[in-house]
Amino acid sequence: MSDDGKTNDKLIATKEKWVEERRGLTGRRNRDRLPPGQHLTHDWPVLDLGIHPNLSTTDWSLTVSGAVESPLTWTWDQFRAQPQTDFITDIHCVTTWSMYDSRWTGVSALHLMALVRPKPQAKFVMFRSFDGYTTNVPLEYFADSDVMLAHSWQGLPLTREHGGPVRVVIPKLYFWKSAKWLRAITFMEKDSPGYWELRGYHDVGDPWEEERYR
Ligand SMILES: Nc1nc2c(c(=O)[nH]1)N[C@H]1C(S)=C(S)[C@@H](COP(=O)(O)O)O[C@H]1N2
Ligand SMILES: [Mo]
Repeated sequence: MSDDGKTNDKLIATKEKWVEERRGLTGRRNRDRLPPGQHLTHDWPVLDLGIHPNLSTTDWSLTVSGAVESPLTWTWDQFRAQPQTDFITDIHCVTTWSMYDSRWTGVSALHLMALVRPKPQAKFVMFRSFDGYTTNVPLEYFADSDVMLAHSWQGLPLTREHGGPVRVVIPKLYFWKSAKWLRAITFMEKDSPGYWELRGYHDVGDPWEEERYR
C-alpha cells in the first residue's frame, strides 16, 4: 500500500488494461491460426486409401513433366543433392483436425520450378503417387514459398505411413492436397480432378474459406 493510496490504483488500472489487451491478442491469435470448423490435435493421424507403398530410397524416383521447358527425373541421390530447406507449418485436414508446428525438411517447390521452368500456359499441377493416388492444385498454390517436397518431419525421415520417402506439403490447402509417396508431378494447361476431387472434394481446398466439398 502506498502512502497516498493512489499509486496502487494506478498500477492496478494499468495491469487490468494489460489483461484486457493481452486477452484480446491471444484470442485473436488463436482464432486466426485455427481455420473455421477445425479442432487441434497433437497426435498425427494416418489417413489414406489404405495402401502404404513400401519404397526403399533406391526404388524411389520423381518425374516432373508436362507444360515445362525442362522436364526432369530425380533419383533419391539427385533429389538429396538439391538445396535443402526447412519450414515450420501447420496442417489442416478436411476431416476437421489441425496440428500445429510440423518442421519439414526437403526441396522447395520454388527451387523445382526454377529448374523445370513451367511454360506460360501451365496453370495447374497434378501429383501422382505410388499408391495410385492423385490430386490437383492450381499452379499458384504450388508456386508458394512454403510449399515443399519433404523427406523429413521434426528432423527425422518421414515414416512409410506418412508418405516416405517423399511427400508434398502445401500448408495453405487442406491436407488431402499434400500427396504422400510422391512419384510424379505434371504441369497442366487445363485443370483435371484428382482422386478425391473426382469424388466430391473441392477443387481448390482453402481451409480459411472452408472449401471442403462442392
Ligand atoms: N499418396 C497418397 N497421398 C495422400 C493420401 C492418400 O491416400 N495417398 N491421402 C491424403 C489425405 S485425405 C490426407 S488427410 C493426408 C493424410 O496424411 P497423413 O496420413 O500423413 O496424416 O494425406 C493425403 N495424401
Ligand atoms: Mo484427408
